[in-house]
Amino acid sequence: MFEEGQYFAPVNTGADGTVSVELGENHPGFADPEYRERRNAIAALALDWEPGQPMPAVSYTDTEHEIWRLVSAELAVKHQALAAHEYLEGAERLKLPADHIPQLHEVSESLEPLTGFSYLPAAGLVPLREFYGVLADGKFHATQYIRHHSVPLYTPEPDVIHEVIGHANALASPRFAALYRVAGEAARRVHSEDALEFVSRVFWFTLEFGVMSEKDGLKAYGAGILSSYGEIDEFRGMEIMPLDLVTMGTIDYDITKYQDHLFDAGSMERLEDVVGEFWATCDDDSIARLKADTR
Ligand code: TIH
Ligand code: FE2
Repeated sequence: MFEEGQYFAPVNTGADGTVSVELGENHPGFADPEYRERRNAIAALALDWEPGQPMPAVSYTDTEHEIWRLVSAELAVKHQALAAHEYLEGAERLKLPADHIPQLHEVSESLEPLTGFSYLPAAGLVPLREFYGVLADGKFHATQYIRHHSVPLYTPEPDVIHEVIGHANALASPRFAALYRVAGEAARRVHSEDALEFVSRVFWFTLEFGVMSEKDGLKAYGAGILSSYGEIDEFRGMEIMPLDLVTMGTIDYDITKYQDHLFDAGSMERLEDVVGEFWATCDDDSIARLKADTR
């Protein structure tokens, strides 16, 4: 099941080395044993991987490539209308394939010369400190399995479409990449679990689900909105709140549903000034003070 603060579903490794991942009951693949087996086999590649080894490649099936094709085509149209300008610039530089799922090592090879970012394989739950910490080194943990074919417009857990279409296009922008890096530096700088939680929630409401105002309306720059052609149609109708560190850093959210309140950064500049500056300088004390001041 998904618990607050967890980014991925928990992974279990049995005594015999078999991997199983606990899927929530509301995951569209929950009652599909074939899907679960496939997902676990792909997750196992990441579990077996060790730093220094080449990234595991997945032999995707035609059905899996077809899901990528469908989602890519739907998103391409919606991004033109609803994605933030800076994200679109990243996408233009990265040029992801629309007709097949790229391997993570291929995405890394395209990203590295642009902003220095590359991917690490993730089997499932990556502890917060590890997931965020390595962003400081230009590393991004990503799952490689793909969403269930029955609900291509939205999945309640990160999949390869989210990691690559949602995040890599942003990571191809030097301005977004710099924000991801300082988020990682913040995660490494803070000691308490409380402060780390605060940093990760701010990440959630910005780089995962952030929106910003542009001349022609509200645009999404958060990877979680930009990888779901269901949620991208709905975000402008949600409760849109002004960017506020304490509110973002302390409110709860459910990763398995469309986000019902979002924060408008106003502009790229303001996102950098407020959130980038916060991550670049925060520590345990400053976070405790922020929380206390507005109580
Ligand atoms: N809901 C996103 C999608 O459908 O692409 C995936 C997720 C992002 C973050 C949490 S779940
Ligand atoms: Fe994400």
